[in-house]
Amino acid sequence: MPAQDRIQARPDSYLKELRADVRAGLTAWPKSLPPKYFYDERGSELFDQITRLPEYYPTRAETAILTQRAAEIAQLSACESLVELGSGTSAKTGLLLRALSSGGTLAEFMPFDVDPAVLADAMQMLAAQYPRLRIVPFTGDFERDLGAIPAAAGRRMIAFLGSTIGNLEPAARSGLYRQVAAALRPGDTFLLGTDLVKDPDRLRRAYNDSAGVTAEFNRNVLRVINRELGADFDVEEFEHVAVWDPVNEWMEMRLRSCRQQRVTITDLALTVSFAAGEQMRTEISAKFRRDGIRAELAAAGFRTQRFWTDPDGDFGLTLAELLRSDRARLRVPPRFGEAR
Ligand code: SAH
Ligand code: AVI
Repeated sequence: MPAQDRIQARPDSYLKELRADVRAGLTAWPKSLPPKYFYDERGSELFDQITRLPEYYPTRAETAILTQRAAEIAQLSACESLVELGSGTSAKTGLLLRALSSGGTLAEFMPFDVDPAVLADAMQMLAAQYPRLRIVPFTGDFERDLGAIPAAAGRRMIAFLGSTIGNLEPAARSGLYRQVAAALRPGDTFLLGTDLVKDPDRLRRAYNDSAGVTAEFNRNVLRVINRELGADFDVEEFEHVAVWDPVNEWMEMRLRSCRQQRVTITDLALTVSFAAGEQMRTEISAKFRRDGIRAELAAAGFRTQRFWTDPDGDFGLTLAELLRSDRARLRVPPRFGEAR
């Protein structure tokens, strides 16, 4: 079977949730939309272009760390199964797959993403480059579907690269860490990429590039809503805004309405008004500090084994080991054969 045919379509829950999120977000004050809806075929392609922009340093910085540390990660994790959340093109993951394959442990790779189109592209590349690896793509939402990942027989590592964790609010981040912990067994590992706090001017440039690709990426959420929910957003009448929030230490992307306008979302039987200049939040991208990452992971039962940065100290990569399972936290005795 060709690799791309193994990709599941988006589950029905995607559309149901999109409808609920759009209704909630557009009837709230201030208006907002969740960032996961950027990613359809075009959104994933635009993100891929972003990773190559001169202003967008995170992908290059994380690649530098992985290039230097992949062998050490492979040795410390000794994993037989690797799950990658929000895997996108899995371009950087090749560095890990090569190290894990030459370490001789890895048998299975599961790229996990909300966008089936990007999974299909990734599968084409991965199947050609790693013909002996069992690749099991998973279309799903990492905030709700982690429980559906089949249990692994041997050691597992879950990787969450690119600082996509920063697109979640703090409460959602802790929820995700707890779900990651529940999908692992003690001794398994979690590899987490996080962009670090730095000069706000550099951050503003990274999120407002001179070629306007990030602006197109931002507006893509409106195109998705037009197509999926029969809405009539006049996409060009919304302007890209990127601001640094020094209190929360996150970048915020917004869309500013260029004029007073009304938008109808036919499938929701909803009409909303935008005032001239009104701003709607479409993404946060939190920036992290070393101690904060360690503490957030510890609260979910992880012990940080290693923390690396690139030579410029722009980006952090943490390898953490799960110390105790959810069952242990709930004081439930381990199942037979669970302890290692
Ligand atoms: N990991 C890659 C891609 C990062 S872009 C890298 O480091 O370059 C963020 C990716 O996460 C996209 O591919 C997007 O489709 C996916 N994504 C965003 N929200 C998601 C969610 N809730 N569940 C699953 N995947 C999600
Ligand atoms: C996927 N995520 C980590 C990117 C980020 O940097 O927050 C998405 C992005 N938004 C604007 N540029 C890139």
